Amino acid sequence: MNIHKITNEALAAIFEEMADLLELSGENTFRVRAYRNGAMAIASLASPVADMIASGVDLSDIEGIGSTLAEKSKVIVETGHLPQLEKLRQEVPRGLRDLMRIPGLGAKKAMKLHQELGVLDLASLRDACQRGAVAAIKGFGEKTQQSILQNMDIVEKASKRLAIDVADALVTRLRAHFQECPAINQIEFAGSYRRCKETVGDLDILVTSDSPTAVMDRFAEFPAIQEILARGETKMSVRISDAFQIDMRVVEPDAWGAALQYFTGSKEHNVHVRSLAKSKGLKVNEYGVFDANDESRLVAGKTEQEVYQVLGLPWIPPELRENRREFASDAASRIAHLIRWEDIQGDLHMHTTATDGENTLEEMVQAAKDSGLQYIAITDHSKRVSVARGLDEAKLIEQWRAIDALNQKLAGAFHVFKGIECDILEEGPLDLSDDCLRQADWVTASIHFGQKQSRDQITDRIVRAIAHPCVHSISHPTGRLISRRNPYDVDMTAVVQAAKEYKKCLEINANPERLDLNDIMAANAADAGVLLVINTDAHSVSHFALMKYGVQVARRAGLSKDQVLNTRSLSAFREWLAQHTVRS
Ligand code: DGT
Ligand code: CA
Ligand code: CA
Ligand code: ZN
Repeated sequence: MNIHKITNEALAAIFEEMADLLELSGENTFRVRAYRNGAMAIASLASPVADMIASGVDLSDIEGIGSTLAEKSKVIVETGHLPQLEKLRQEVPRGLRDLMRIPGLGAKKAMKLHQELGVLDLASLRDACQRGAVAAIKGFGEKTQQSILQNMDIVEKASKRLAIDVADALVTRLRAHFQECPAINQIEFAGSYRRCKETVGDLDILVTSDSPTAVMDRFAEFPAIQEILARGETKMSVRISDAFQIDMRVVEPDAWGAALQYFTGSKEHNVHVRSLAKSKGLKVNEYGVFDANDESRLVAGKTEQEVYQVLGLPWIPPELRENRREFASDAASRIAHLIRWEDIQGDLHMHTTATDGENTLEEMVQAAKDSGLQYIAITDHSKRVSVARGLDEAKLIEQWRAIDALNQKLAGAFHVFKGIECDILEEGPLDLSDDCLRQADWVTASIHFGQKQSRDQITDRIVRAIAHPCVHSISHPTGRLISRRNPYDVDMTAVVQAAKEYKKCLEINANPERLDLNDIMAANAADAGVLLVINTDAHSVSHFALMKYGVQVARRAGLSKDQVLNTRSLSAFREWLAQHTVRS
């Protein structure tokens, strides 16, 4: 049997494309979903599907992969292509895949635009909007045309940048790939990835080596590479997937620190570093710090620490290098107290199978304990969120009884707080009765509906929720989904002020799709004296690991652990609750 060495990533991409093209051609949602689930399942497998098939594994035994997809995987691995996909590609223009990702458009409308106006891709859609042709189609109108134009930017940007967790998975694979290259002495991933930005435009790899050729040969063997864009003596750039680029530079060991500092950026941070150097009679570039009067004299460069030190600066954690306040006079103490993942003791937003979570209460508790937490709050959805089978008062109280029983068994070693993610209804009030909410240990309120309301309406809804005596916190306060949906129109200054006044928390939602509040807003809230809470919003046991991304946002915001509620020990958190909960 002939086996094609197709990567899991490429296989998953084929099924993703199948799903998109099927959806565009009006295929029923179950079939479309089977392809999407299969793509996700394959992308998260640890070993290559090609190897599994070669050794006779039946893929349909894997959760998320049905018999049809198992069969198609086999065809792809054995023949290198999938006839159904090739047929679909002839019937449906591929550019429509971008169109269906525009918020508010979807597959049906994208196809309609194609049929009525001959739109093929983002560029021709923009053109049609600007001509006013879209507004003229039945079911679209002026307003839709406007919102398409606005939302196109999101898709255009998204197609070029990777979400932080996707970049993370790629880096893990690259690290493993380079593990097997003895020619590498040091390796680091610099740029926005090292600064933990929420999306990454490209990866910037730095290495030191006695044999740059061997390193670049190894790089060239990375399976996901689609094209080598450039290769020189010590520099190489490649492209993976449609547009994502990875740059690699081999640098001298004596310049390692200087290169790392330079290529970590940000550009704005480096501009300030260079001017600071100038004022001290020094010159900084990617090769080192030099005496400005005698540029052959190297002052520092081997480590980042010494580069910063000769400039009179503490070593600045990469997350802070955005030229915001890392050069301020209080920076050293801020850096010394910067929050770390280990500081997190609890997680106060998560879901179970009672609503749209994938794991039971017991499974979530076990996983939380295993991940080293002391306490969690279970916060399933309230009834308004019917797509997630939200809980009414009776069902919620039933869940709380189960939690009481579980806490008895846990006997103080770990505590589960009885919580709820209570929907803030379109008209303003909360989704559950005060009588019910008063029995909760922890109430977080959030908006899921009416996101297109005016700034005043949305702000008013959130401020009212903050003022509600039973509410402790607001979850994902701006509602944005990175690269997919803009935040709703909300006056964050008013929200922060209300949170301060009523002593309520604002969430940093750690899900990499949300990261809401973002770094800048979290910093503003903390400056105003508002306590933050970093939650995973876990919908499965694997999501506890997402806490890392929330902590990264908090670090980029310059927060200390005192500014984050769930860094408190179980007893200290209980104390806080006692002071901030109204029981009657
Ligand atoms: P990205 O890739 O768009 O997410 O953002 P970065 O920050 O990784 O930017 P990138 O990949 O263009 O460059 C990596 C770092 O290298 C950047 O943060 C600072 C440094 N750098 C690159 N080009 C320049 C430049 O023209 N001037 C200066 N001062 N620094 C640069
Ligand atoms: Ca970069
Ligand atoms: Ca770059
Ligand atoms: Zn949630």
